[in-house]
Amino acid sequence: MRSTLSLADRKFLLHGAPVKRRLIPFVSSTLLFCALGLVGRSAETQGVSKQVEVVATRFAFTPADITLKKGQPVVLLLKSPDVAHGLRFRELNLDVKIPAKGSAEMRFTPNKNGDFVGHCSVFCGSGHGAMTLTLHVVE
Ligand SMILES: [Cu+2]
Repeated sequence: MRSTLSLADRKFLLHGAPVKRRLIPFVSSTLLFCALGLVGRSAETQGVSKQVEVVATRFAFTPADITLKKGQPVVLLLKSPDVAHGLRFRELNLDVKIPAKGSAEMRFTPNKNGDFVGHCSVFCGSGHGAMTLTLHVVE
């Protein structure tokens, strides 16, 4: 009788303890996973943007090539140390004017892959037509 009880006790203990031990890491890792998921989602919905400074001068954008991630919001901080310029991406329906010796922002979220060539949209002199900025949007 005594031996049967202690066997049952041992069985209960052996069975009970590991379940608790297994459950705690499971619950905490699930909570951590959820927390990380929320952070990731809020970062995207609140628009934590990648910022890129672009200098527009006669007759070039510097940098002239920018690689962006599809779905990540971006802000192009446009500056002109000389005359007025503009930046237009016809395919993306974006057009921003940059005042002479001033700055402007272009905010958007690229939602398709590919290369998009932007042009200066304010006539700024003889090399105006060759003034381009290429966005490479990747997954
Ligand atoms: Cu121009």
